[in-house]
Amino acid sequence: MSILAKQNFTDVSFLTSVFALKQLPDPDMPEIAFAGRSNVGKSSLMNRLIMRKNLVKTSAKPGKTQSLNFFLLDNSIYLVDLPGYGYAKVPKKVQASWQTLITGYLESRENLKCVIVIVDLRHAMKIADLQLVDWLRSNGVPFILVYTKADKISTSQRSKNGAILDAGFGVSASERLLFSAKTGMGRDSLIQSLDSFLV
Ligand SMILES: Nc1nc2c(ncn2[C@@H]2O[C@H](COP(=O)(O)OP(=O)(O)OP(=O)(O)O)[C@@H](O)[C@H]2O)c(=O)[nH]1
Ligand SMILES: [Mg+2]
Repeated sequence: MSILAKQNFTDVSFLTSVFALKQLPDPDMPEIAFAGRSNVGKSSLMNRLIMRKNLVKTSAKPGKTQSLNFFLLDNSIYLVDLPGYGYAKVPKKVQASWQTLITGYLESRENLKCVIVIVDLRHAMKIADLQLVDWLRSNGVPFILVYTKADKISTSQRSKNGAILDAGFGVSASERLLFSAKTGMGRDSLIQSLDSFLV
């Protein structure tokens, strides 16, 4: 039986914000991290997943999430909102320190079961997206690719853009999900997919 599908999502709480690796909570439960470019919709996807309106802070302004933000789901799974990458207006120095923090976290976190890599279905893949996916592949970190904001374009545009992104990442359509934080499209598939990493 699946782990995530069994959760009732009634008990979700903010745990802590981590600015340095030494502040990480004990790796005593399975963990799922959410990564993607700044403003892509990471926090919104998390809120949709846990059925909360705004527990994970979202913003129309990019660069809102600046630390690793830990949430505890039903006292059994950690969810981690990662700072967005690739926002030009964030000073280079800050970007570099996020990068060190995120990379250090991804390569050392023993209870990390899966990284949800989120990209915007409306836009072409950016080099930073591919770098992240390649990095996860070569470091053997399991990940799920999610194309979000699907509600913002037509059905035909979805398949067109999806195919372009697939080619860029080198995946088939069955290896990624379409998602919308606004409508809830893709939530069930995401839960199912995540479950295969949590067992
Ligand atoms: N229509 C629509 N809007 C979305 C969707 N996902 C996110 N948004 C909007 O996109 C903006 C950014 O969303 P966030 O969830 O804050 O993005 P983020 O990736 O967490 O941003 P940072 O923390 O700054 O990196 C907000 O205005 C959201 O309302 C979606 O699926 N559909
Ligand atoms: Mg965010």
